[in-house]
Amino acid sequence: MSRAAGKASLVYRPIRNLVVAEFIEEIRLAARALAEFGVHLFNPTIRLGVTGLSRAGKTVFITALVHGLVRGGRFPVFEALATGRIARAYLAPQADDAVSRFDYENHINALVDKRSWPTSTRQISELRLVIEYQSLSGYQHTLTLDIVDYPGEWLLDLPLLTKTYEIWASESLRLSRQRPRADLAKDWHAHLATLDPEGMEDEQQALTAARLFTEYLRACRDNNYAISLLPPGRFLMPGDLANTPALTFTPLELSTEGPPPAGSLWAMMRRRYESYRSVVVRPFFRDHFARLDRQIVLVDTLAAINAGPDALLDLEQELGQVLDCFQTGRKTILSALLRPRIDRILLAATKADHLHHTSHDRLETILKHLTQRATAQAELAGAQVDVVALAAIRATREAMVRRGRQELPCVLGVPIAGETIAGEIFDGETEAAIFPGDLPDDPTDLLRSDNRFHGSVTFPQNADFRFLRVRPPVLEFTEKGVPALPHIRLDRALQFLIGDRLV
Ligand SMILES: Nc1nc2c(ncn2[C@@H]2O[C@H](COP(=O)(O)OP(=O)(O)OP(=O)(O)O)[C@@H](O)[C@H]2O)c(=O)[nH]1
Ligand SMILES: [Mg+2]
Repeated sequence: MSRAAGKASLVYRPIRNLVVAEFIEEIRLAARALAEFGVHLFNPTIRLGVTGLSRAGKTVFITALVHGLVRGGRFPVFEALATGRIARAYLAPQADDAVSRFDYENHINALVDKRSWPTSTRQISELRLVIEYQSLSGYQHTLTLDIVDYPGEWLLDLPLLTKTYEIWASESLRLSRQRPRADLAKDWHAHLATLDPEGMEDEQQALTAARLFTEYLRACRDNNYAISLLPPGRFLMPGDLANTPALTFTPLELSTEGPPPAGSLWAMMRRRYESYRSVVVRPFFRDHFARLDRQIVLVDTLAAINAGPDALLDLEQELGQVLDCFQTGRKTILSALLRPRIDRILLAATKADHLHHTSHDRLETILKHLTQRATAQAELAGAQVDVVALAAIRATREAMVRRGRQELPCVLGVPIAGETIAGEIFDGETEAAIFPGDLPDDPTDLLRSDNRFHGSVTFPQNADFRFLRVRPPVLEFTEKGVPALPHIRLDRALQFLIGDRLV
């Protein structure tokens, strides 16, 4: 399919599914896009979405990026800063009054003053940064960068917008019967077998089924099986919606296609699924997702590698779904005409500082391999996609450590107080040498069920060090004597995400 044909089909495809409520929604979306278009004409703005599943490294990434821009970090590959064209970058009041402000000051204090990682964040938050720069032709300009931090779990709810309850229920059940999830779904499946979808609706049955379903989702997440394949994402991060009917439903085993009998358990579940879509998913799409220009998706690829081939296959599917969301990102005809959809997507394998630099390119290759099909699709839809292995904050240094006759490429870091390796409990002050092992040259090695990388780290005492959490580093000084946070390839990420808008 040609590029132009791909675009046209993406714009028109959703129209077929429109119902009146969605049509009104589309008009609202288009009206806002029009208003923003006018504002951005005079005040160039990029809305950068930063997402990833929980603990992927979103907060650390944004904090390091902002610190580097505001204080002038060591970013040789970020051309505008490296060549001195950025006069200054500063924080400004954010535009959206109803969204929490990203708590930059507290996060940076934790990282720099206490050398501890920021606490987990569960909500969407935003931060506005204004960059004053000189264009390549010598004129002074301003670029406003709105950074939006949102949980990847929310993003992965977007496919629900195009699925009926019945389709979602049958897909979720099919997935839950596959290895390795089937074991975790046992209690929930047993309860479902006792329910009659066409029988009378019953709140207690709904509560128990939703609880068991949520426990199953949680078990999948805790075991590193891609939770993203299992929306609704808000079940595990309910916030204000905890215990509401909008979060008290579950897939049911249905033997017919519907419609459900009035007053039945099935009708009740279907109604609540609809509420979830209108209370949770649509507002997220309308108020946040549809307004993004650029996107970085942070992926804790190392965690999946360490969890083994099943988790990697899950991750592959999960990333395919993520990229699908971006393809259909800007759905409305008007908004698609007025503003481009997300036109750059960066997939980033985070925490690369857990590896020796000899493995950084391999980590990138692995993520590229996992996303190659999905990337080709997104590119067809007009988005530019890149992949990088990075550490927003490099918490380790490298050294060769002699072990008997062998010299091993190690990383050195200060394990967080209480971390243990082979019975040794760290005090949070002592540095340790960690041999992280090598990633294979060929990514397909990792997907084989006999992959030997999993658990193959052997130094010392056969302990697995890849998950040893180390404390954030002390600040380094740049050539200009400016204190900066060390990083790996954060500048490359910035160049891809905003470099073209600073020329
Ligand atoms: N070594 C290293 N660890 C990192 C880096 N980025 C994140 N981490 C680790 O990953 C943890 C999670 O990072 P966050 O930035 O809080 O992740 P998040 O995606 O915002 O997580 P939630 O707010 O819980 O969704 C941190 O506490 C660190 O232990 C990095 O660049 N290097
Ligand atoms: Mg966070």
